[in-house]
Amino acid sequence: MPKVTIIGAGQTGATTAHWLAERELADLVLVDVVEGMPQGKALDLAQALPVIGSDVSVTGTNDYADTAGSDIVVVTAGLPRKPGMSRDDLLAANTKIVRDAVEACLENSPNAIFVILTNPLDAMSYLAMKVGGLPRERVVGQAGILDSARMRSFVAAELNVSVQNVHCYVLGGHGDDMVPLTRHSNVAGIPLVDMLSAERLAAIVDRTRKGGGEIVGLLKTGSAYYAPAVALTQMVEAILRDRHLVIPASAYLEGEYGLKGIFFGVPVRLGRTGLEKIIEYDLDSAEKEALAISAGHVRETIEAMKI
Ligand code: TXD
Repeated sequence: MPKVTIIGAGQTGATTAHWLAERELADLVLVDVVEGMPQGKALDLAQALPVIGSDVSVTGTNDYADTAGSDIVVVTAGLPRKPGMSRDDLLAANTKIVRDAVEACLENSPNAIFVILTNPLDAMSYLAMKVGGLPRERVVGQAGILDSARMRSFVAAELNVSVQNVHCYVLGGHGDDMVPLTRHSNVAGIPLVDMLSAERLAAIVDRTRKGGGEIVGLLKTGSAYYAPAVALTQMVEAILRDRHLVIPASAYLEGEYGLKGIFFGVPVRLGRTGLEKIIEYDLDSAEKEALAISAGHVRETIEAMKI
């Protein structure tokens, strides 16, 4: 059985463990700084598995030694947003947490592939790659599946069609200037722009961009976790099962889309070695301009870390 470690056993970490355990993909280790909490959640989850018939082991721990030999490390440790905060407001606090976690994981699992969730997402993915001295193939950040799924859910509700028929692609940084690609999005093959009025489409794009903040505002404490966790699960599954799955995710760019030296949301192909390929879409000038604005913002956040 492959081994997956999840750093941070809070809302997203524990929910990811739940989805992963249900799919019987790997033995799981949940790590947190809070004593007893990861152990308690792991025990509870392990006791759910006889009911659903899943034979994976689930371990909760405060000790990185238990993570040894992990194939994949998922990093969810860190503070979430409070109402009114931007993701960038989390930079200072989460930089130290993610740095420490990546170093400790690599000491125990030198060959692990890292899937990052902690915000600000693109900066934390960059940090993980630099701190770990890792090749770009081994670090991907989760944002695009979630942002695209938000858009898909809004479109499906608006048009009264199955979510399975709706394909949306949201690229760019994981901030409010993310770039929903309406021209590439479609419903059962019909371009979205032919299905919705410009006004309705603009409203959906706007709600997608602010989708994380909408949930933070409603919850009052904490941020979204079901959809982020299932997005992480899809990435972990794509890697472990060597699916060669194309999804939007944050990857380190070396000239693709005319950008270099930043993590940024682009279509990637994931397989057993991690990032296999970055897919380049043909973009028009408005799309390129929107991506450039978002990239400028991500670059500023990365530079603010001073690493
Ligand atoms: O799409 C995305 N990228 C995101 C990102 C979607 C959802 C959440 N996103 C970000 O993930 C969010 O803004 C936060 O930065 C992280 C974690 O969010 P979550 O909702 O899981 O936060 P919780 O419930 O507060 O859990 C965080 C846990 C908590 O149990 C802390 O005790 C733990 O992290 N923590 C640590 N664990 C291990 N090691 C250290 N140092 C540590 N510090 C805190």
